[in-house]
Order: sequence, then structure tokens, then C-alpha cells
Amino acid sequence: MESVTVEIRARMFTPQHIHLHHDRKTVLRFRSYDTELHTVVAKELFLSADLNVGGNGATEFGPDGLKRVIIPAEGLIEFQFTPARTGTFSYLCDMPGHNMQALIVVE
Ligand SMILES: [Cu+2]
Repeated sequence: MESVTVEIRARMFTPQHIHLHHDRKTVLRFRSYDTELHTVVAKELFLSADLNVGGNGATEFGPDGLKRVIIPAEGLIEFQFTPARTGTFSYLCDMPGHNMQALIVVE
């Protein structure tokens, strides 16, 4: 099982690029140190057939399935999934005014 943590501080995802492996079970955590809400919108990741979302976030669903996960202030969310495709995928926080984006590289 691969385990990766992305930290959120001052409206920034750190690190900006993470590397995951195709077909390897993965736990991807987002830990926020900010005192405001953030979200994770990660379309490619959300398509994973075996996706499980844990932690203290709030999931929001649209017609196409999971739309975003809201991370509370100083919260932690966790995605368990198996990357099904290689490639470079961007994700973002879609809170108004937040200019937060980063990359997942699956090799
Ligand atoms: Cu944000």
C-alpha cells in the first residue's frame, strides 16, 4: 500500500506534484493547516472504481458522481483507491478566490 500526504497551508497544496503508481493500492491524504474551508476536485481520481473517502471531510455528489470533497478547517481527508491509468492529472480547490491547483503523476 502506497501512502502519500499533501499538506495545505496558506492556500497552497504541498508538494505541488505527487507521484503514484499504476495498479498500486494507494492512500492519499490531504491535511489542512488553514482555518478556512478548502475542497479537493480531482476528476480522474474520482473515477476510480474502488474509491473510498475517509477522514472528516464532506462529500458532494453531482449527476456524474462525486463532485468534490470539502475539507474543514484544520481537517484531514483520505482517499483510498488504485490508480487505473498512467498520466498527469491536475486537481484543484474550487472555493471562490482560492487559486489552488496541483498535479498527480501516475507512472
Ligand atoms: Cu482552498
